[in-house]
Amino acid sequence: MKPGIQRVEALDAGRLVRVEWEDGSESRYPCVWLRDNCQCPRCFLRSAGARRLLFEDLDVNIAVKDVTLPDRKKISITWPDEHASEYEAEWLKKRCFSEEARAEMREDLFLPERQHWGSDLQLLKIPFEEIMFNDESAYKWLCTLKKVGIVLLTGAATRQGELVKLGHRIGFLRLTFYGPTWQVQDKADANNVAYTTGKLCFHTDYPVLQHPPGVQFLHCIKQTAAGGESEVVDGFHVANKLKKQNPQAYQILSSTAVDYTDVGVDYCDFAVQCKQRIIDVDSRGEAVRINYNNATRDTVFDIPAEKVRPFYAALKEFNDLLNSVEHKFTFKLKPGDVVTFDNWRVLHGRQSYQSGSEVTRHLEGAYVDWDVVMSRLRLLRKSVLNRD
Ligand code: OGA
Ligand code: NM2
Ligand code: ZN
Ligand code: ZN
Repeated sequence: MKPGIQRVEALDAGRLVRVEWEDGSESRYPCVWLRDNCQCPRCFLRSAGARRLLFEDLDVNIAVKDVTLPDRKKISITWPDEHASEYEAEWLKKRCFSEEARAEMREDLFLPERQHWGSDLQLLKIPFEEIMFNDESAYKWLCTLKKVGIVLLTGAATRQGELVKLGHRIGFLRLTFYGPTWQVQDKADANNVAYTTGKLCFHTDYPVLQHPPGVQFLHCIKQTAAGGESEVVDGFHVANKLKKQNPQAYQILSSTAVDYTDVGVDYCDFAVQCKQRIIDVDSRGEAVRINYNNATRDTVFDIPAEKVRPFYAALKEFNDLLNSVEHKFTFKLKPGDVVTFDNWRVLHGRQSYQSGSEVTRHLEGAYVDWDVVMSRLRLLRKSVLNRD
């Protein structure tokens, strides 16, 4: 139902506009914000959906000269310099400054809802074909990827190139020093521990990059008979557990800057260095990104000597929790499977397997940034739910 306006008035010497809605509720809009967001063609470029008004030209103490209600669907404002602005009821309602309205808008824009999981994970499986051609399936895929952090796509062709197609479906893949896509297999003189037959303990990929890839795809092209199983764990769930169980360890891991290093040659030559906190937290102390790869953690450790052992003890606690049977989920990729997961949240690992003269296991991998995934998710939602 579209909201209508009952009454409008200026308060606080014209610096605030109060809107009374037909249902009796009210919204208050600061005039500086109203003037800043005038939707007229001089102030706003419709074709770009962007502000033309320059900040230099905004008076932050502005007050309205007059505010009227031409009809229930819009308000009109005249400013002291005679500039005229109109604001539609629906547009205003969405931008109401109340706590509830802002929370609703926040959820709409960022889909922050999360479902934590452990060994009980119900891994969603969707045919690869389906998400490629059906918008509803693609929407479900990306929603679950955001909410749960992992989805398995099945039945892709067992050759290279499927992830490039998947990248086109979303937008584009994230290029890194390991190339647009990369081949996980046993390689001579491997430039990364992933390119051996060794076990990989729980890690997130690429914490050595300032902005680690948000989403990872691993496409199984060939799977070895014995070994090579995959493991995943919900890093946010485990971080919460650590916070309760050992606040001191959580404090150390969320405040210590760990050095990461990656030097070598692949797509081009590289010498990458970065400092990351293993548990990245927001202003409320909530985990928002895990940055942990034991292989690329630098030998250089830029902290005072007396803080070193407590750091290791804290990391040991976290690592133990990640590996507890209660938290980890184990599965084995089959040829044609594509596991897609939140690389900021889900840590992954693999069991070792036998090396030999032939390649017995081959995964193709790729990354996408969350900005690109969320953009596609919003567009799919719009077309699937057929709304604006
Ligand atoms: C990687 C990785 C998992 C696997 O390449 O970073 O985690 O199953 N690979 O080989
Ligand atoms: N690979 C798989 O952080 C890392 O080095 C993760 C990246 C080589 C692209 C591995
Ligand atoms: Zn204007
Ligand atoms: Zn990895």
